[in-house]
Amino acid sequence: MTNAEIASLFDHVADLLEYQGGNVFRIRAYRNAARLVKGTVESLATIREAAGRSLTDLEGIGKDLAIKIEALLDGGRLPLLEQLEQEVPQVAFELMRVPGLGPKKVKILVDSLGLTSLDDLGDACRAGRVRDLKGFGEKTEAMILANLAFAQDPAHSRLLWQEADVIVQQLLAWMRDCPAAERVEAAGSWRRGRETVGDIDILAQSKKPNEVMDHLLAWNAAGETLLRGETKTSIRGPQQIQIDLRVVTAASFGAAWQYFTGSKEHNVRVRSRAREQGLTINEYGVTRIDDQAAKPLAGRTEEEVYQSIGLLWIPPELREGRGEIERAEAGSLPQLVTLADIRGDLHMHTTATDGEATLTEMAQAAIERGLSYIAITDHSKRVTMAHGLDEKRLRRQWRSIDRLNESLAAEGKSPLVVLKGIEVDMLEKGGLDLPEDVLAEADWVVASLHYGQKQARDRITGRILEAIHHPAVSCIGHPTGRLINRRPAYDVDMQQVIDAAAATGTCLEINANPWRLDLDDTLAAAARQAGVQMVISTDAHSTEGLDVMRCGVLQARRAGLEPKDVANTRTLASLRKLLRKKERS
Ligand code: DGT
Ligand code: CA
Ligand code: CA
Ligand code: ZN
Repeated sequence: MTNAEIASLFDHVADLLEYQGGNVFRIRAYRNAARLVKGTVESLATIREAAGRSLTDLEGIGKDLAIKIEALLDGGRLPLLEQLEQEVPQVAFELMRVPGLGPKKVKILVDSLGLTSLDDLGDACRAGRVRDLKGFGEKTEAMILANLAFAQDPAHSRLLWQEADVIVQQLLAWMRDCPAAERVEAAGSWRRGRETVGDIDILAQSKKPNEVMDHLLAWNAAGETLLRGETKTSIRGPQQIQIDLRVVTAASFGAAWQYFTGSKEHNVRVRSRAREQGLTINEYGVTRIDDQAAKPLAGRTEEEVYQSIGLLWIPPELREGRGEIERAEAGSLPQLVTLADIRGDLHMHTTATDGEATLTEMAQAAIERGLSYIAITDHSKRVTMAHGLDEKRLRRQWRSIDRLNESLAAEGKSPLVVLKGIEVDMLEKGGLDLPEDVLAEADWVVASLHYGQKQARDRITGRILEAIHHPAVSCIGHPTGRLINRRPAYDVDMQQVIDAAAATGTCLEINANPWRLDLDDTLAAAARQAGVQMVISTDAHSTEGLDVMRCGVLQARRAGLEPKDVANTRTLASLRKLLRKKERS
């Protein structure tokens, strides 16, 4: 568990305590714990394991808190959190997802208006019943109504892929321990690498389905049993997510894995193709329509299922019914980019602005991850909250980078090169946040938009196009600004952005942060089509932040990207060639 994850659990406890009107000191203690953990640069796991050190050495961490943290690090959970999740009504969780509604306001809404759903809240706002509550008002009422539509979209109540992945990994480890299970795999949207996951689907191969299903119920994170059949069981797991387990035999494993991986759209096309060939495909296998009693033609592996209808095996990330079947038939499936293809990471922050690790620590972490180059891209001065860099501080950082590169080269054992970069803000009024001559000296410039996100479409689009046409700008960072489940994209004409990026040789970022994944799969596919070079970047604000690269790679794979579409799969020499081309354009 990372520091950030531990911190968010503590924050969650504080929210729920606050909702209950709990003891203010206790609430404050959890908030402080969250802040403390978030602000600790070293990972708590490392500190704990280091000989002669203890969590209680950290200022503000007492014995009590240390015990809780250790339990979390050991994969345990917080008993208090579990209790609170039982006590607080479901509607409160839903209401707290509405941007701008904290626990106190939610409590007032639930108690005074007797709300039982988000729909109720919308009705109450429209009837003008919210404005008269203590601490609300007409403005708040209007704000709630505006944000409600966003929170109410069922697509926004799904777990992030990364959150689901934590659960999937624990679940697989537990289920693979079951003596009756010959094989256990995950399917569904998790396997397809969708950015959010609605429920978790797992598949077990066994001759003893009851034993396997009992094993699931015995998992220490298993909640309520929702359904129990002869070969399928559904339960609630951590964070209220539903888990669907099916148990099949070896002869059907491939057919079932294919079926439950989906997507529905993909499966509909697979089945209609089978029908055209006189075959029927279901979760048990492939049979001839005119002889369904006969032994199935295929079913053991996914490969043989696809092969039975004349197709190559299709990577799960592409199974969305977007033309992958035609490409599998023509033998023209893309050779999707993999994590191993990634040579560099071109967006990250340090303690110079809002990062948690120093320049040297980030470089060391990059070496440990096998990267051959990174760009340090701290914020520019407009981002006052992050203490963004002005020209002077940026040049000072660049001198440190020069010295670091010299010492890395002198050590001789590391192939890492650190590029002098900046994440420069596109200003509200247009233009960039640093002088031309400074930008021209940078090795790598990411231009991002953090302010004036509510501007009209033509203004936002204009700001981004201006940056794209700037000779020093290498890449546009998180091009749409959306935060999954939290904030919609700004209003921008992405087709114009993509076309301009292609015309000028400016890269577009796939920001790998699990909340961003921006460009998303659809936009990245469109950018690829237009011939844009994309960059998959972590935007890391800590050394562990570098590990989200895999989330960005998954999104890129869903977009059908090959290594040649991703600029940071290039060698540094080849990347530099690409950059010179842009400067001359
Ligand atoms: P999710 O859970 O909303 O993130 O998305 P999925 O794709 O995991 O959907 P889910 O869990 O409802 O079903 C898993 C897969 O099982 C789905 O992708 C295709 C298959 N499947 C499940 N139910 C049906 C169905 O009623 N019809 C068809 N064609 N396929 C189904
Ligand atoms: Ca699912
Ligand atoms: Ca499911
Ligand atoms: Zn950034």
